[in-house]
Amino acid sequence: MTVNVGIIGTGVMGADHARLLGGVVSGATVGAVFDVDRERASAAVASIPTARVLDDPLALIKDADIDAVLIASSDETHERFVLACLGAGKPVLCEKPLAPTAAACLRLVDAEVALGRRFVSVGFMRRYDDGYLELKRMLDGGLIGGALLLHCVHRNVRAPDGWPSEMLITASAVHEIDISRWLLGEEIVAASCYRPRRSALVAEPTQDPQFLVLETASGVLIDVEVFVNARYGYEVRCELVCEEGAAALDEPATSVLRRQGAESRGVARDWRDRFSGAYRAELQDWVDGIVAGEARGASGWDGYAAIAVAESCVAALESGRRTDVQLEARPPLYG
Ligand code: ISE
Repeated sequence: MTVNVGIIGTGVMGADHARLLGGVVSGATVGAVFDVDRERASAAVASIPTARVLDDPLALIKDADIDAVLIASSDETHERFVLACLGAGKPVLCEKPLAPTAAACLRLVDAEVALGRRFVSVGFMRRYDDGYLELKRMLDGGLIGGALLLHCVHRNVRAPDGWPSEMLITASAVHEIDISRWLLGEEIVAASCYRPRRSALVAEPTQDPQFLVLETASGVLIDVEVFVNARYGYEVRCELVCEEGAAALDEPATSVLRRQGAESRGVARDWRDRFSGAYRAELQDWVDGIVAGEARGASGWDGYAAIAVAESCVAALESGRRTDVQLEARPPLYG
Protein backbone atom coordinates (compact mmCIF):
# COMPACT_ATOMS: atom_id res chain seq x y z
CA MET A 1 0.00 0.00 0.00
CA THR A 2 1.20 3.51 -0.79
CA VAL A 3 -0.12 6.08 1.66
CA ASN A 4 -1.39 9.09 -0.25
CA VAL A 5 -0.78 12.09 2.02
CA GLY A 6 -2.46 15.48 1.84
CA ILE A 7 -0.46 18.38 3.30
CA ILE A 8 -2.05 21.54 4.70
CA GLY A 9 0.44 24.38 5.00
CA THR A 10 3.57 24.50 2.88
CA GLY A 11 5.71 27.00 4.76
CA VAL A 12 9.17 26.01 5.97
CA MET A 13 8.11 22.80 7.74
CA GLY A 14 5.30 21.78 5.37
CA ALA A 15 7.59 22.13 2.36
CA ASP A 16 10.26 20.07 4.08
CA HIS A 17 7.72 17.35 4.92
CA ALA A 18 6.51 17.39 1.30
CA ARG A 19 10.08 16.85 0.09
CA LEU A 20 10.54 13.90 2.47
CA LEU A 21 7.14 12.30 1.79
CA GLY A 22 7.47 12.83 -1.95
CA GLY A 23 10.92 11.32 -2.33
CA VAL A 24 12.59 9.95 0.80
CA VAL A 25 10.03 8.18 2.99
CA SER A 26 9.14 4.76 1.61
CA GLY A 27 5.52 3.68 1.15
CA ALA A 28 4.22 7.25 0.83
CA THR A 29 3.50 9.88 -1.74
CA VAL A 30 2.04 13.38 -1.65
CA GLY A 31 -1.42 13.41 -3.24
CA ALA A 32 -2.50 16.99 -2.60
CA VAL A 33 -1.39 20.18 -0.91
CA PHE A 34 -3.08 23.35 0.25
CA ASP A 35 -1.59 26.64 1.37
CA VAL A 36 -3.09 30.10 1.78
CA ASP A 37 -0.40 31.11 -0.72
CA ARG A 38 -1.16 28.99 -3.79
CA GLU A 39 2.19 29.74 -5.42
CA ARG A 40 4.04 28.58 -2.37
CA ALA A 41 2.04 25.33 -2.43
CA SER A 42 2.87 24.79 -6.12
CA ALA A 43 6.56 25.47 -5.50
CA ALA A 44 6.65 22.97 -2.62
CA VAL A 45 5.48 20.12 -4.87
CA ALA A 46 7.05 21.21 -8.15
CA SER A 47 9.04 17.97 -8.34
CA ILE A 48 6.26 15.68 -7.09
CA PRO A 49 4.09 14.73 -10.09
CA THR A 50 1.38 13.01 -7.99
CA ALA A 51 0.57 16.17 -6.00
CA ARG A 52 -2.44 18.32 -6.84
CA VAL A 53 -2.68 21.87 -5.52
CA LEU A 54 -6.12 22.40 -3.98
CA ASP A 55 -7.88 25.60 -2.95
CA ASP A 56 -9.88 24.25 -0.03
CA PRO A 57 -8.23 22.56 2.98
CA LEU A 58 -11.48 20.93 4.12
CA ALA A 59 -12.01 19.47 0.64
CA LEU A 60 -8.45 18.12 0.81
CA ILE A 61 -9.26 16.36 4.09
CA LYS A 62 -12.46 14.85 2.65
CA ASP A 63 -10.90 13.93 -0.73
CA ALA A 64 -11.50 10.21 -1.29
CA ASP A 65 -7.98 9.75 -2.74
CA ILE A 66 -6.27 11.16 0.36
CA ASP A 67 -5.47 8.50 2.98
CA ALA A 68 -3.86 10.66 5.67
CA VAL A 69 -3.25 14.33 6.40
CA LEU A 70 -0.24 16.27 7.61
CA ILE A 71 -1.00 19.65 9.16
CA ALA A 72 1.75 22.27 9.09
CA SER A 73 -0.38 25.42 8.82
CA SER A 74 -0.44 28.22 11.38
CA ASP A 75 -1.11 27.18 14.98
CA GLU A 76 -4.58 28.72 15.29
CA THR A 77 -5.86 26.60 12.36
CA HIS A 78 -4.83 23.26 13.89
CA GLU A 79 -7.93 22.59 15.96
CA ARG A 80 -10.32 23.03 13.03
CA PHE A 81 -8.26 20.84 10.69
CA VAL A 82 -7.58 18.07 13.21
CA LEU A 83 -11.30 17.97 14.04
CA ALA A 84 -12.12 17.66 10.34
CA CYS A 85 -9.63 14.77 10.03
CA LEU A 86 -11.29 13.04 12.98
CA GLY A 87 -14.67 13.64 11.33
CA ALA A 88 -13.38 12.01 8.15
CA GLY A 89 -11.78 9.14 10.11
CA LYS A 90 -8.31 9.86 8.69
CA PRO A 91 -4.91 9.57 10.40
CA VAL A 92 -3.41 12.99 10.99
CA LEU A 93 0.08 14.16 11.90
CA CYS A 94 -0.17 17.67 13.31
CA GLU A 95 2.90 19.84 13.78
CA LYS A 96 3.28 21.10 17.34
CA PRO A 97 1.37 22.63 19.01
CA LEU A 98 -1.63 20.34 18.64
CA ALA A 99 -3.64 23.52 19.31
CA PRO A 100 -2.68 26.83 20.93
CA THR A 101 -4.45 26.29 24.28
CA ALA A 102 -4.89 23.34 26.62
CA ALA A 103 -8.68 23.79 26.41
CA ALA A 104 -8.55 23.44 22.61
CA CYS A 105 -6.26 20.39 22.86
CA LEU A 106 -8.67 18.83 25.31
CA ARG A 107 -11.54 19.25 22.85
CA LEU A 108 -9.48 17.26 20.33
CA VAL A 109 -8.66 14.59 22.90
CA ASP A 110 -12.38 14.29 23.73
CA ALA A 111 -13.29 13.99 20.05
CA GLU A 112 -10.71 11.25 19.55
CA VAL A 113 -11.77 9.39 22.69
CA ALA A 114 -15.37 9.46 21.42
CA LEU A 115 -14.16 7.62 18.29
CA GLY A 116 -12.59 4.93 20.48
CA ARG A 117 -9.24 4.76 18.67
CA ARG A 118 -6.21 6.91 18.01
CA PHE A 119 -5.95 8.87 14.77
CA VAL A 120 -3.82 11.81 15.94
CA SER A 121 -0.04 12.03 16.08
CA VAL A 122 1.78 15.21 17.12
CA GLY A 123 5.05 16.30 15.53
CA PHE A 124 7.34 16.10 18.55
CA MET A 125 10.18 14.80 16.38
CA ARG A 126 12.83 14.71 19.08
CA ARG A 127 11.38 11.37 20.20
CA TYR A 128 12.99 9.98 17.02
CA ASP A 129 16.44 11.51 17.53
CA ASP A 130 19.14 8.84 17.98
CA GLY A 131 20.66 10.66 20.95
CA TYR A 132 17.42 10.97 22.90
CA LEU A 133 16.50 7.37 22.03
CA GLU A 134 19.80 6.22 23.49
CA LEU A 135 19.26 8.22 26.68
CA LYS A 136 15.87 6.56 27.06
CA ARG A 137 17.32 3.09 26.47
CA MET A 138 19.95 3.71 29.16
CA LEU A 139 17.40 4.95 31.68
CA ASP A 140 14.77 2.30 30.97
CA GLY A 141 17.43 -0.43 30.90
CA GLY A 142 18.37 0.40 34.50
CA LEU A 143 21.99 1.11 33.53
CA ILE A 144 22.39 4.26 35.63
CA GLY A 145 19.70 3.92 38.30
CA GLY A 146 16.75 6.20 38.87
CA ALA A 147 16.56 9.71 37.42
CA LEU A 148 17.20 12.67 39.75
CA LEU A 149 17.86 15.72 37.57
CA LEU A 150 17.60 16.70 33.91
CA HIS A 151 19.58 19.68 32.60
CA CYS A 152 18.42 21.06 29.25
CA VAL A 153 19.63 23.85 26.96
CA HIS A 154 17.72 25.10 23.91
CA ARG A 155 19.28 27.86 21.82
CA ASN A 156 18.14 29.28 18.49
CA VAL A 157 20.16 31.62 16.29
CA ARG A 158 17.56 34.36 16.16
CA ALA A 159 13.83 34.87 16.68
CA PRO A 160 11.79 37.48 14.85
CA ASP A 161 11.83 40.93 16.51
CA GLY A 162 8.88 41.38 18.83
CA TRP A 163 8.45 37.67 19.57
CA PRO A 164 6.13 37.62 22.61
CA SER A 165 8.01 36.33 25.66
CA GLU A 166 5.60 33.41 26.02
CA MET A 167 6.64 32.12 22.57
CA LEU A 168 9.98 31.04 24.04
CA ILE A 169 7.93 28.60 26.06
CA THR A 170 5.11 27.64 23.69
CA ALA A 171 7.20 27.39 20.49
CA SER A 172 10.62 26.37 21.79
CA ALA A 173 10.76 25.01 25.36
CA VAL A 174 7.62 22.97 24.61
CA HIS A 175 10.03 20.48 23.00
CA GLU A 176 11.87 20.08 26.34
CA ILE A 177 8.51 19.70 28.05
CA ASP A 178 7.54 16.87 25.72
CA ILE A 179 10.90 15.13 25.68
CA SER A 180 11.15 15.23 29.49
CA ARG A 181 7.72 13.62 29.91
CA TRP A 182 8.65 10.98 27.31
CA LEU A 183 12.13 10.32 28.66
CA LEU A 184 11.14 10.14 32.32
CA GLY A 185 7.79 8.46 31.67
CA GLU A 186 5.85 10.68 34.05
CA GLU A 187 3.89 13.91 34.16
CA ILE A 188 5.20 17.34 35.08
CA VAL A 189 3.23 18.72 38.03
CA ALA A 190 4.66 22.21 38.65
CA ALA A 191 6.64 24.94 36.88
CA SER A 192 8.70 28.00 37.83
CA CYS A 193 10.12 30.52 35.39
CA TYR A 194 13.03 32.90 36.08
CA ARG A 195 13.94 36.02 34.12
CA PRO A 196 17.72 36.38 33.78
CA ARG A 197 19.15 39.70 32.56
CA ARG A 198 17.70 40.34 29.07
CA SER A 199 20.10 40.18 26.14
CA ALA A 200 20.78 43.76 25.06
CA LEU A 201 20.73 42.51 21.46
CA VAL A 202 17.06 41.54 21.63
CA ALA A 203 14.28 44.04 20.86
CA GLU A 204 11.97 44.93 23.77
CA PRO A 205 9.80 43.51 25.23
CA THR A 206 10.95 39.94 24.60
CA GLN A 207 12.33 38.32 27.73
CA ASP A 208 15.23 36.35 26.29
CA PRO A 209 16.76 34.20 27.74
CA GLN A 210 14.47 32.44 30.23
CA PHE A 211 15.16 29.73 32.78
CA LEU A 212 12.49 27.18 33.65
CA VAL A 213 12.37 24.70 36.49
CA LEU A 214 9.89 21.85 36.10
CA GLU A 215 8.98 19.27 38.73
CA THR A 216 7.75 15.79 37.92
CA ALA A 217 5.27 13.74 39.93
CA SER A 218 8.08 11.66 41.48
CA GLY A 219 10.22 14.73 42.29
CA VAL A 220 12.73 14.80 39.42
CA LEU A 221 13.82 18.42 38.77
CA ILE A 222 14.24 19.60 35.19
CA ASP A 223 15.96 22.88 34.36
CA VAL A 224 15.65 24.42 30.91
CA GLU A 225 17.66 27.35 29.60
CA VAL A 226 15.83 28.70 26.57
CA PHE A 227 17.60 31.40 24.58
CA VAL A 228 16.22 32.11 21.11
CA ASN A 229 18.69 34.82 20.04
CA ALA A 230 21.96 33.08 20.83
CA ARG A 231 23.34 34.24 17.48
CA TYR A 232 26.17 31.70 17.11
CA GLY A 233 24.08 28.69 16.07
CA TYR A 234 21.32 26.25 17.00
CA GLU A 235 22.12 24.07 19.95
CA VAL A 236 20.22 21.56 22.07
CA ARG A 237 21.79 19.91 25.10
CA CYS A 238 20.41 17.42 27.57
CA GLU A 239 22.06 15.73 30.53
CA LEU A 240 20.31 13.18 32.68
CA VAL A 241 21.72 12.76 36.20
CA CYS A 242 20.82 9.47 37.85
CA GLU A 243 21.64 7.53 41.03
CA GLU A 244 24.45 5.52 39.46
CA GLY A 245 25.67 7.60 36.56
CA ALA A 246 24.92 10.45 34.18
CA ALA A 247 24.17 10.39 30.46
CA ALA A 248 24.15 13.29 28.02
CA LEU A 249 23.41 13.94 24.37
CA ASP A 250 26.69 13.99 22.45
CA GLU A 251 27.52 16.54 19.76
CA PRO A 252 25.83 15.38 16.54
CA ALA A 253 28.49 13.82 14.26
CA THR A 254 30.37 16.50 12.30
CA SER A 255 33.97 16.85 11.10
CA VAL A 256 36.63 18.70 13.04
CA LEU A 257 38.75 21.28 11.27
CA ARG A 258 42.33 21.82 12.46
CA ARG A 259 43.95 24.89 10.99
CA GLN A 260 46.42 27.59 11.99
CA GLY A 261 46.94 26.20 15.47
CA ALA A 262 43.23 25.91 16.23
CA GLU A 263 40.53 23.23 16.14
CA SER A 264 36.93 23.94 15.18
CA ARG A 265 33.68 22.22 14.23
CA GLY A 266 30.43 23.48 12.73
CA VAL A 267 27.31 24.26 14.74
CA ALA A 268 23.83 23.55 13.30
CA ARG A 269 22.07 26.59 11.86
CA ASP A 270 18.55 25.49 12.77
CA TRP A 271 16.39 22.59 13.88
CA ARG A 272 15.96 21.14 10.39
CA ASP A 273 19.71 20.81 10.26
CA ARG A 274 20.11 19.38 13.78
CA PHE A 275 17.07 17.08 13.69
CA SER A 276 17.00 16.08 10.01
CA GLY A 277 17.31 12.38 10.87
CA ALA A 278 14.56 12.65 13.48
CA TYR A 279 12.13 14.29 11.04
CA ARG A 280 12.78 11.55 8.49
CA ALA A 281 12.34 8.77 11.08
CA GLU A 282 9.18 10.41 12.45
CA LEU A 283 7.53 10.51 9.01
CA GLN A 284 8.62 6.95 8.19
CA ASP A 285 7.16 5.67 11.46
CA TRP A 286 3.93 7.60 10.89
CA VAL A 287 3.52 6.08 7.44
CA ASP A 288 4.47 2.57 8.61
CA GLY A 289 1.96 2.93 11.44
CA ILE A 290 -0.81 3.88 8.99
CA VAL A 291 -0.05 0.76 6.94
CA ALA A 292 -0.13 -1.30 10.15
CA GLY A 293 -3.41 0.35 11.19
CA GLU A 294 -2.08 2.17 14.26
CA ALA A 295 -1.23 5.75 15.23
CA ARG A 296 2.37 6.12 16.41
CA GLY A 297 4.51 8.87 17.91
CA ALA A 298 3.36 11.51 20.36
CA SER A 299 -0.40 11.20 20.91
CA GLY A 300 -3.19 13.71 21.22
CA TRP A 301 -2.82 13.31 24.99
CA ASP A 302 0.89 14.20 24.74
CA GLY A 303 -0.06 17.26 22.69
CA TYR A 304 -2.53 18.31 25.40
CA ALA A 305 -0.17 17.63 28.33
CA ALA A 306 2.68 19.59 26.72
CA ILE A 307 0.49 22.67 26.25
CA ALA A 308 -0.97 22.36 29.75
CA VAL A 309 2.59 22.45 31.17
CA ALA A 310 3.52 25.31 28.82
CA GLU A 311 0.53 27.29 30.09
CA SER A 312 1.74 26.83 33.67
CA CYS A 313 5.21 28.04 32.63
CA VAL A 314 3.66 31.14 31.02
CA ALA A 315 1.64 31.79 34.19
CA ALA A 316 4.85 31.42 36.22
CA LEU A 317 6.66 33.81 33.87
CA GLU A 318 3.93 36.39 34.39
CA SER A 319 3.45 35.97 38.15
CA GLY A 320 7.01 35.11 39.16
CA ARG A 321 5.54 32.27 41.23
CA ARG A 322 5.79 28.47 41.12
CA THR A 323 2.62 27.26 39.40
CA ASP A 324 0.91 23.88 39.62
CA VAL A 325 0.03 22.15 36.35
CA GLN A 326 -3.68 21.44 35.92
CA LEU A 327 -4.10 18.15 34.05
CA GLU A 328 -7.30 16.21 33.49
CA ALA A 329 -7.30 12.45 34.17
CA ARG A 330 -5.68 10.54 31.31
CA PRO A 331 -8.30 8.55 29.34
CA PRO A 332 -7.58 4.79 29.02
CA LEU A 333 -7.23 5.22 25.22
CA TYR A 334 -3.78 6.72 25.90
CA GLY A 335 -2.45 3.90 28.05
C1 ISE B 1 10.73 25.97 16.20
O1 ISE B 1 9.40 26.35 15.97
C2 ISE B 1 10.81 24.51 16.39
O2 ISE B 1 9.85 23.79 16.47
C3 ISE B 1 12.15 24.00 16.69
O3 ISE B 1 12.17 22.62 16.80
C4 ISE B 1 12.61 24.64 17.96
O4 ISE B 1 13.87 24.18 18.31
C5 ISE B 1 12.64 26.16 17.79
O5 ISE B 1 13.08 26.73 18.99
C6 ISE B 1 11.26 26.66 17.45
O6 ISE B 1 11.32 28.05 17.25
